[in-house]
Amino acid sequence: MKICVIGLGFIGLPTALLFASNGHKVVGIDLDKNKVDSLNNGELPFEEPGLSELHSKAKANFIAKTDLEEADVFLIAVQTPLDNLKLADLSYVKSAAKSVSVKLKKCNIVVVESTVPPGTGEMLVPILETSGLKQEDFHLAHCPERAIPGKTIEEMVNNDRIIGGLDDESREIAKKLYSSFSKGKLHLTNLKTAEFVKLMENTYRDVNIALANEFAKIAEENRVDVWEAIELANRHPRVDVMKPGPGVGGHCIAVDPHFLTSSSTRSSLIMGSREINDSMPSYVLRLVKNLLKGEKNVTITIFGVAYKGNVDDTRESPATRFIKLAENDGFEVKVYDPHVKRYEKELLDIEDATAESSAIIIITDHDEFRKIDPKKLTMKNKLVLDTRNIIEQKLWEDAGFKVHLLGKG
Ligand code: SAJ
Repeated sequence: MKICVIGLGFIGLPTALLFASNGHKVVGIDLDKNKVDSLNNGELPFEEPGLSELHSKAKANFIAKTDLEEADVFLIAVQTPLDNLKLADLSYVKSAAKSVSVKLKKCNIVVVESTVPPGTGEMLVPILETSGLKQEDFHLAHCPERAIPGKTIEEMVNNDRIIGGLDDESREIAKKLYSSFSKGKLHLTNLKTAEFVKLMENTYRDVNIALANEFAKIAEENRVDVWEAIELANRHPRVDVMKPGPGVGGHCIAVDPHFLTSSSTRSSLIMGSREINDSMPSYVLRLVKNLLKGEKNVTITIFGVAYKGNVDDTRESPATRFIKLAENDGFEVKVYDPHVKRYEKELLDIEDATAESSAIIIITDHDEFRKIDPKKLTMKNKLVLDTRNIIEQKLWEDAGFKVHLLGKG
């Protein structure tokens, strides 16, 4: 089949390459001409394990273009950001559907992979009907991805998937399509349920991380080490507490609960959890201020601006909020991140980032941070605050550092 994948981002690109490496002719569409040219020259726009190998394997069947063309399948994988009112900005999805309507032919299928609020699929039908076709002439499905960045390709292939369809035929066609690379079970339902399930999954994770963050704060008040407490609690056969940290980032977990609740009045737990997770950067700053005993106009160093370990993605990263808060408070902030290549602040190497510093704040759990030799760091003041519990405390103490762990009272 010929498939046009609209949006070559973190989800669209690997999905396009998986279809292409499994026998489909794939045209990847993106408005960003530089990205399209780079991809056609073999350069990938982001880090992801296995992506480069997949790109080589898919080469014969994949081309990137800026303009949409006729196809059997139109797969929409464009971004759905939050607007200033914390509502879903569906303009990219609508505009993709509008451009599909110009090329849409009888029996084509439109698949939405972008994460969207419940009801979006049904809202797209009249846009697609501007093609002159009626709803019964084309197919429409929602097949949300479940892959976790850092393991995107492995999970895209192996995870079960939910497929929501406008009707039985849409569901069956989408199921056949995804079976070309998916080894997981494909569960069929209607459009709105599929949209709802995707949002529930990420909201579930957000609420559970909020619980872990609240445990961390209460543990500090009680002079308990929350990390040890969580490890012990998780020995219970029905308890699985997540990890506390400096807040929740990325384009999914911090965003999707808003999509789920924006039209509801029953969301105090979900929105309360969002508030807890969003407040973690200010909580961490308060810890820093206490540790520095009110000293102002000092330099502090952030280790990690990616939203989580071992990725180069900084979208909604808690580090960004933390840095802004710290700068507003008078701190000079320097940044070191071995994965991130582009950021709104200058990225320094580890020596330059720490030389004048009075404290290191570990925000991201990159593996590289576990391997640092603290004896090699010459700082103004040897203090480290680990918000992820990733460094070996004794090693750093032996190198003369005062070590503080988030959640350890
Ligand atoms: N985090 C914690 N504590 C934890 C786990 C995560 O503080 O115990 C933080 C991370 O550091 C990060 C944020 O939460 O800042 C989100 O990271 P994540 O690894 O939990 O999730 P994402 O955003 O990378 O991917 C999620 C996944 N959703 C679920 O696991 C339910 C993934 O399967 C989805 O496909 C993805 O969202 C998406 O695209 O929706």
